[in-house]
Amino acid sequence: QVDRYLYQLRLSDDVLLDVTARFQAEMGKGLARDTSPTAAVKMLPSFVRSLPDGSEKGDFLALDLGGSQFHIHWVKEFDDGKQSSQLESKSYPTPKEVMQGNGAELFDYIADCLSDFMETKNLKHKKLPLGFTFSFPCKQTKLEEGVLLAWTKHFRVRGVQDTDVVSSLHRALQKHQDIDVDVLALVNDTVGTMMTCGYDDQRCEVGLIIGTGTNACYMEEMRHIDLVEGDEGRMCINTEWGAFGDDGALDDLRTEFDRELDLGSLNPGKQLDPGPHCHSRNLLYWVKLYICSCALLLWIVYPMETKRTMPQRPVRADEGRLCPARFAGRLHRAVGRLVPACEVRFLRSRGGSGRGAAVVAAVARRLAAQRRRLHTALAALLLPPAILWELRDKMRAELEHGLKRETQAQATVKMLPTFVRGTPDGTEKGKFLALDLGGTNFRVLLVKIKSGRRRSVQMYNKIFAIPLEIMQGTGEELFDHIVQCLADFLEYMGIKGARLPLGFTFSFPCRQASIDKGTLVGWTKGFKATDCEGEDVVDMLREAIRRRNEFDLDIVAVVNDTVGTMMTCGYEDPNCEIGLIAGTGTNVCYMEDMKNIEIVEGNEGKMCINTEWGAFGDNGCIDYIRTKYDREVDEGSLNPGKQRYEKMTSGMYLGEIVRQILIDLTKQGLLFRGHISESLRKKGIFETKFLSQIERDRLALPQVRHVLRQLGLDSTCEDSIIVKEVCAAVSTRAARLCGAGLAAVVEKKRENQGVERLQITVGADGTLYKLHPHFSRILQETVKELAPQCDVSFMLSEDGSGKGAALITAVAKRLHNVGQK
Ligand code: 0WK
Ligand code: 0WK
Ligand code: BGC
Repeated sequence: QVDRYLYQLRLSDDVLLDVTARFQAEMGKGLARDTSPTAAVKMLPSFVRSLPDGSEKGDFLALDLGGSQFHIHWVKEFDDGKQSSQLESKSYPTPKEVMQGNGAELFDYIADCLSDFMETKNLKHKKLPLGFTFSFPCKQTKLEEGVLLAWTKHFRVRGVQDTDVVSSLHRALQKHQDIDVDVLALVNDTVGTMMTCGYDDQRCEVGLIIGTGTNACYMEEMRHIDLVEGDEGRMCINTEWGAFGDDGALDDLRTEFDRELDLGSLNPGKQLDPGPHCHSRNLLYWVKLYICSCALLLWIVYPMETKRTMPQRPVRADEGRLCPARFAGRLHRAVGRLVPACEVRFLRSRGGSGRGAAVVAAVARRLAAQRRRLHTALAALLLPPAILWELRDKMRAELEHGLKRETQAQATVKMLPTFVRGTPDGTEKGKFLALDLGGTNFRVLLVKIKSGRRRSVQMYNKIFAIPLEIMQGTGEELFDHIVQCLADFLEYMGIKGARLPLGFTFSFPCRQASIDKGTLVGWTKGFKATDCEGEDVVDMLREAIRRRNEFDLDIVAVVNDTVGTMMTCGYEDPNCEIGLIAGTGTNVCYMEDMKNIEIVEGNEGKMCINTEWGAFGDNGCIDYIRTKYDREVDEGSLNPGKQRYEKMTSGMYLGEIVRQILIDLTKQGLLFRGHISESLRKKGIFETKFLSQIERDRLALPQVRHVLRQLGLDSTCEDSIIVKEVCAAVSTRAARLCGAGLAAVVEKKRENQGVERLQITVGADGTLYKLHPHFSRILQETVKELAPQCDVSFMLSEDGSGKGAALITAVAKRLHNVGQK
């Protein structure tokens, strides 16, 4: 007979697993924007984003309301690296008339108790931060605020539901002139409990309460929490699982006793976990707790998309005060059976959730201080619109200086004539060789150009490495290496005998007297080969070919990579009269009216000008925006004082700027626990490609940490959030600076043409422009902002500047053949 009654309360593991799946579905509903309003399990964001890292310190007060007792704590946290804290507590009764009276009375009562506590502990003279554990479902939009959704357990206080309980507490506290506390955090008891245990065990990421009521919380990835802005990091979710089944999801398991009990409760149909306070504990209550705990653990350990790979992942949980030992044992065994791949350790919280609330307040204070200092550090990298307009105009002035005969010599932005007078007109044809030196890769290309109706360009290329010792060896070694690669390529293509015309993309500042002459003004980027500066690089190439004495070539043109890029895109879009490189280095070229180029004879037509804007600011005109980090990077570079604009905007340097900032923040104790690792000291370790990886949208923090680990940087979640912010600040500044420069160029073009609105295309290339997730978009937005009368389209150069060099060679050949040259 008795068995018949109890039988319906026994649930097999299959049923438990089924309910686990139901619960997981509920959790998914609670987290998703469109289903959360109707979800039974509310999954409330707590705005607790990080666990204690042991640097928390100071005196805190904590109120703990909602369990069987109302506690007030004085928590002293010691930054002694041992995560130790001292707790002084006092419990206060919660009379029925208070629990079922009106809101003002409840909060006045709390304030009176706090006043009594501070009196007893002689704390009234102190301004203290306070953490408030309020163990009821609250909707939060920030840590120090919480709107009560509904009362549960014994509480039925009027006039509090749908109001912010922190403001109510503030109002009550203000009635006590001699109390000065700062409510920094409102937390649910599960959150307080997780933080209390998190103080002792940093892997505690779940908080479990089984007491008067029951509930659990856990650390969830931000990208799974639709209700809160941002994808970075994690946040603790207060599941409020007490309401599981309120939508009937458990009706098939509820017994007549459950229904009976619910009908007799203060909130029939709600919180279908009867809990001890109404009637004697019943088995369904306990069984349900097993299920939810298992479901929650499954959810945490196996996010939907990774269920396939079953990593071993320890989870820590605190069970709350009232859980009888036998029950705990059953719970642990059930969890063990239902999620065998999880190694779950249950930790009983020492000192209840009060300490946790103080820890949350301490972490909140630490994070707030960290934010403030981080913003101060990054503020120097922000470029407000007014500064950008100014920079645009400064760049414009420098462009003019470079074009004018009387100022050209001193000009920092050299505005080098390229003797490229026109963009391709489709009549180009033939086979051409091209060399592409100066970017990330050195390429040798064979380009076949067809004209007329079947006009097309076919390309064969090979990438060769330029070892550092060659980049920084002698000029002879460098050009011999180039010719060696050329020989390998000609061999490989079987065209060694053919004396093909060659176009040489040489991505460094060269002063040209004609299309096939280029004197190197100065090395940039990672190159520093000796006996080259001031030399004609075409001659050096010819000499190297002569030295090798294996084949002969007709070097027809030497071009800058910006010019090659403009030509490559101009072949598709005749409106393309600007070439932009945002790669290892940065630069731009554009078609200028001959009448404005005072150092070249003639006023007819146009010529492409290689601006070499990388040197913008070498005269100090942008020093007011250079930060100490920029100066560090410049001093550590191959050419200190030179290419200042390039060192703030291009791929060769952005990673180094980030590294300098990370070192500074670590010195300030804001990162990596203040420890500057060997890796972080290593120059060049933070390559710009890592910025692009780290800044990718929706990249989960574990992946950011993975990137940092590859760099030998052991980071916390917070560290990786900060690193990501630093990367974003550095790359955004770079993109906006480039945008300001480009706006100056397109504005000049518009004025050149004397038109109200200019339509123009920019051909763009470079790994930073191509691979960084945000650089090109921010650059384009900045140009739009700073050149409102120009409709600028951007065209990505698919084939690099090698094709452009071949096209220029074809044009030069054509002009030569018709004797115009
Ligand atoms: C002790 C915690 C408190 C929580 C209580 C729950 O400090 O925040 O509300 O456990 O257990 P109960 O007192 O309801 O049995
Ligand atoms: C690809 C071009 C090459 C240029 C390079 C710049 O073909 O001429 O130098 O882009 O980008 P980087 O490789 O420096 O990122
Ligand atoms: C060079 C330019 C080149 C740019 C992009 C700069 O360092 O001075 O000539 O166009 O890098 O590669």
